[in-house]
Amino acid sequence: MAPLIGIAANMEGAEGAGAERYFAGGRYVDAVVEAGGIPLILPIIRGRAAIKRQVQAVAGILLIGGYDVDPLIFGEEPHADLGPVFPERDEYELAVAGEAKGQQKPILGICRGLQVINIAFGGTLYQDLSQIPGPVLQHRQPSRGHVAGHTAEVVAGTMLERIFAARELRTNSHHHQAVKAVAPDFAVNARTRDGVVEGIENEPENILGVQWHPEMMFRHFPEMLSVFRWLVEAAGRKK
Ligand SMILES: [Mn+2]
Repeated sequence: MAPLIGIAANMEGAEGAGAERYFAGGRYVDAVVEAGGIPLILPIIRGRAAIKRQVQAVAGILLIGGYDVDPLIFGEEPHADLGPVFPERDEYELAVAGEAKGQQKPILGICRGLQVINIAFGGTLYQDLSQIPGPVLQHRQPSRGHVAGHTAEVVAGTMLERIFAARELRTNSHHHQAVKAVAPDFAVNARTRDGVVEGIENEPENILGVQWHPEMMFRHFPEMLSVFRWLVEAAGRKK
């Protein structure tokens, strides 16, 4: 039976525009379906017991892109170039990540999702790429979403290398934040040539994060569906 994949919802809500909305981009949903999973969008709720029940209801978790993570969570004041933050979503996703790991359910994090994973398990972020010493490549591409931009060099021997059967990936790039300190028990599995972390993993716990957006790419580059297949297969192995 196709495994249920919980997609932790994104959140928006402008002042004066009424209540906040909880949603997921259609391309994440499409990618999970295409990979053989059944997606369920998980709305942002409060309370650890309730979140535990949400995670119990699914076999795997997808953490998707969105706005910046509140830097106060990892002990920093807001940098001048920090974007809008939604602390309710941060709190929710950190709880979801902790529950999923506790319930031994696989997690795939995309873009912000990778960053949430890194923070949830003890790492930190650069709030803006300008904080990285030295020159950096273009990570916020003006090209269309699916267009392959920079090259991510895949680290030998990683789960990511086996997933793609490749040592180099041309990926799109839509981020201005990046991993600073990597969470303990996690390994970097891909970097661009400027040293920016483009992927992390904890193979024994079935947790994978990619900094790019494979859901925007897979219609043009079918190999990009591989990370979703990994999630669905890992979820299917659990029960
Ligand atoms: Mn990038």
